[in-house]
Amino acid sequence: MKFIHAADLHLESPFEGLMDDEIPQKLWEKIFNSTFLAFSNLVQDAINQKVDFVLLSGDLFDRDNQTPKTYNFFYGELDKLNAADVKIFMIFGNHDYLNISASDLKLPNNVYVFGNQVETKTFNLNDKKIAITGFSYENRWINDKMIDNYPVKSNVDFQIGMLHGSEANTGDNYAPFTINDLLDKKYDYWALGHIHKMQQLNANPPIYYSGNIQGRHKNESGSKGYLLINEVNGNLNVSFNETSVIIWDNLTININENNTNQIINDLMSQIYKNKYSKIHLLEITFNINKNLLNINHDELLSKIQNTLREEYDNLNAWVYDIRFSINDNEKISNIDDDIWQEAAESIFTKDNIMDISKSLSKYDFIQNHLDNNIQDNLLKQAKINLLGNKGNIDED
Ligand SMILES: [Mn+2]
Repeated sequence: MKFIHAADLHLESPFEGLMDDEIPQKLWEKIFNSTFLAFSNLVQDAINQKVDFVLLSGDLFDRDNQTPKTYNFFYGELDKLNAADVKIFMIFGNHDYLNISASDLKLPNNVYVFGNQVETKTFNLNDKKIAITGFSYENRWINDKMIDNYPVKSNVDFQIGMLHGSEANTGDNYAPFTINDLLDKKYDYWALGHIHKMQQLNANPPIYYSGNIQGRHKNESGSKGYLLINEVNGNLNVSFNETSVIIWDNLTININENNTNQIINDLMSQIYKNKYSKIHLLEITFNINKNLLNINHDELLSKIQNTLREEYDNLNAWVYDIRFSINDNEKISNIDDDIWQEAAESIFTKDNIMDISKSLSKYDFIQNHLDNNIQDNLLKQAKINLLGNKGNIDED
């Protein structure tokens, strides 16, 4: 038995954060198409690898409503799997929660969509009886411990649980569960969705988040893909396979002089040396010393982008942001630690940040950004700007 576990395709992710005047239109189109291409890669692999079935554990779409083009793309890919006799089992998650019945979707007959109540689908594969248990989201948030409705392994040879959700200790409202809840069901594999970073929660039986198939912003950096599960003589071999066509990455450059052209040259030669085979969207950290602090962030970024505009296609790289970090052996001022601490605690509060960003937070992508360590980052950046190396004392 061989199958694929994937999740969080987030087809038609808008990449709004990148949609500004600076990025070349052709590059932006490639980025916009990346979630689709990543899924096509998965489908092609499924066919080449002759897998028996594919599990899609929720958040197949980025929103609850898709353009017809996106539906057509998705149906077309499922048709390819149908033609290759590959079954598909899918659940919907918190992003694409099902508010139309599965029968309204024009799905080929190799596809099984789980409803809003936990249910188990059984079928025979070769001489074995397989059971797959799961459910689709009905709303954006599910507080209930849906895991309590999953039955204990029935009289089958191999049972899989599909669940889009997060561990109870995260405090999120996404069908919370504990690892023990999952283990208590005695299943042979758990195909989880929702967390976009691939991770193993348990080795035996395997409990995995596959992560998403294409990173969509800087907090989804590195390779993304799916898990291929190969069962040979009762042993499960789980391997990660990349599908992402665009990689979000960081690059650190040391700079020693206040010469913008030199800085750009150093950066370009580093990018050239890295010989990226896939498009890399880079945030550059420039390590500088205090004497160079007058380098203007926006000006340097804009010069870098102008240089890359002609070269990004050859170099497979685009710089979407830069940041400065002060070398450890430099020192700028002697603000008293206690005064700093007192001020920082009263200024960098979540409430203050939310208050200032109130009118912006109605946009999902900004809200996501604000949720992702912005408080820590602002504090760090202010420390570096005000205290120089003292600001780095607490860091690892
Ligand atoms: Mn997701």
